[in-house]
Amino acid sequence: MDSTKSADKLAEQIIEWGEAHGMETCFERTERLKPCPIGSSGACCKVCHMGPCRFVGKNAEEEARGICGATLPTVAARNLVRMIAAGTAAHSDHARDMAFTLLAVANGETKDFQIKDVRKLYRVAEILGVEFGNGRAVNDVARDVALKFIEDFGRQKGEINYLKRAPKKTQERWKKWGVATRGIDREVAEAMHRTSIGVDHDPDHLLTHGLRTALADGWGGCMIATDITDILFGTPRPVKAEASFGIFKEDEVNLVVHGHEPSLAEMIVDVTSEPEMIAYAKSKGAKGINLGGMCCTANEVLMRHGIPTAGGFTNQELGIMTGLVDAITVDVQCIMPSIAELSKKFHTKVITTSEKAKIPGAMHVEYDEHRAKEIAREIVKIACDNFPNRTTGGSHITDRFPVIAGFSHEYIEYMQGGSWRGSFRPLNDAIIAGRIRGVVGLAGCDNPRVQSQGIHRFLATELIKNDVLIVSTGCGSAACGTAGFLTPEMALENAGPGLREVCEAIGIPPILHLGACVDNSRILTILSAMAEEGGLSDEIGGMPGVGIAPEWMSEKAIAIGCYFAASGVPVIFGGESPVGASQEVTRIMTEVWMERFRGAMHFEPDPEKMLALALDYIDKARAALKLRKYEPGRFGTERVLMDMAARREIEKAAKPHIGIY
Ligand code: MSK
Repeated sequence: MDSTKSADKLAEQIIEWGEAHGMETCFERTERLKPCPIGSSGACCKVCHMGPCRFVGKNAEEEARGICGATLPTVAARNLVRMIAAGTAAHSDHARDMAFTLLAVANGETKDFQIKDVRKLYRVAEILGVEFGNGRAVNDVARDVALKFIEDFGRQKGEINYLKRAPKKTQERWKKWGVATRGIDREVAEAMHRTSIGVDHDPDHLLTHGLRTALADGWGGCMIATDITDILFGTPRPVKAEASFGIFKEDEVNLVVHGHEPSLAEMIVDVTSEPEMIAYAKSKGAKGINLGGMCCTANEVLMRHGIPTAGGFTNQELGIMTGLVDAITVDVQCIMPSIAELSKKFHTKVITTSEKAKIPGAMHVEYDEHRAKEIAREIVKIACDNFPNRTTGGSHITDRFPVIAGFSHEYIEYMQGGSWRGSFRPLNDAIIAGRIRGVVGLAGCDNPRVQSQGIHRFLATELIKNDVLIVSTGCGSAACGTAGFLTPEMALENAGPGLREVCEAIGIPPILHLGACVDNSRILTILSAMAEEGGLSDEIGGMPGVGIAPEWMSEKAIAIGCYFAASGVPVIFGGESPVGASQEVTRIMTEVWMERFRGAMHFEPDPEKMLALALDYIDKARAALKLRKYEPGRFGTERVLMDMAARREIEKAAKPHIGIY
């Protein structure tokens, strides 16, 4: 990896332009602000006002005590659990809003939204035990589905609905170890209670509740958000789009949607093609309206409409520095407040839209689902009105990269056999045969603490070279998209021969863009379907699959990593460990979690070691499943010899498939 700040050459170009013009960005602030070594390794406690207490020194693990007597492992565990709670709260609050939007649509309170995917609604209704079909009105089904989801937030006892989507064996592990989530809000509130001064002091006990909370995120908040978004706006299918800063047009009004929530962005997509809006833009001297995205709101509209993306988290300030952004709407999560200040150096209007999030110096146009299109038009007009104020300043970019996105789990199933015979059988068979060595979920943020996007790109290239199929989400997808990696050509040029053969046969890229960060839930659904299909592991744990978040920075990423670990997936995070100060907490998260859940959470700053660890996990899982040993460059259908008992086990597990799409 070279010494540039971003692996995205175009981003680097803008960073250099910014430095030459005295602009401050996260890259420059990263150089100035070194992380506190005590806090960053989990050795600082500030849950009460007797401290903050620092747990430092040679024997800190055994000897250091806070004023209350708390030990380093207690404090490191507490800090991690608070991160999980915050991440879970973020995804789940987004999901709650989606559930109330679905309810409002079902009750006919919002004229601008309709249920676009009735088939998905019925699929979800079936899982939730809601009656559908037989002449039942779609809105009645949608109302019951919304109410079932809303119950999951306030549920006090029992289990959230979607835990039953996991393979039976995975569910049994959750019950055995007491992590089956009761209710989303309950687990978050309890996490905050347990980690406050003088409550839970046992690191293992604390971390167990952390996993219970994380499962509320994965099988609750994230999965609910994904499913409702599909129901309301359509389940994604592959679309062609473009990525990079070159998506901004010199002669059109450039409006960017940034953040995480899809509802207002969907309305903006709709109204930008209205003749009156286009005429309005023309009346201001522009040739038309060009909509683009940033971060995960970008992923939502990219997946469903092919709206181009200017990239992920670290690209947001740089987008403004092109000088071409007339307005940028921001809703919630991963929005740098610095963009309001930076926008003053250009003509860009920064518009906050969520009742939950304001930024000093930004305009506020509050989203209200009852007047969604009206508000979307108001925002488009603000962008149009600002077009004549554009100056010639800024670092203009023209290069763009093609992107194929839109791989929902339903589409992945469909592409392996069509509407009636779609299944995960071909994927399982390709893994069994050794054409595909394993699957990696490459996800999470990009981060200026390292060469931004560099580790994503390194791992993406190396993994596919090693015949590993990648599913990606969030800013991991953006990093691959702005590199031009999300195309079938990437398979032809860079994938190992086995993976290339599979990609060519189906016509897919070797990196499948699954959506926004909440859409990591699609990976849980895929893993469950693979377990149900048979021939590999009969639970999520034990699959030749690994999760990697090489440049994570958000608390949401920690919640995601922990729900994958609790579900049975070994997870590797980049950077220094936020619990690195405590060997005991590190041991629990790797060894103890592996024993109980067949998942673990590692922190490894070295990209080469991340790669080696991921491949090692995959190869060990293949060996445990008695699959043929992976050999680079050699693929085929030969299997290791199995005895009759092993074959009978596999046949028993291979249940007949019931297709969705
Ligand atoms: S936006 S959480 S920087 S992936 Fe979902 Fe990207 Fe990480 Fe935010």
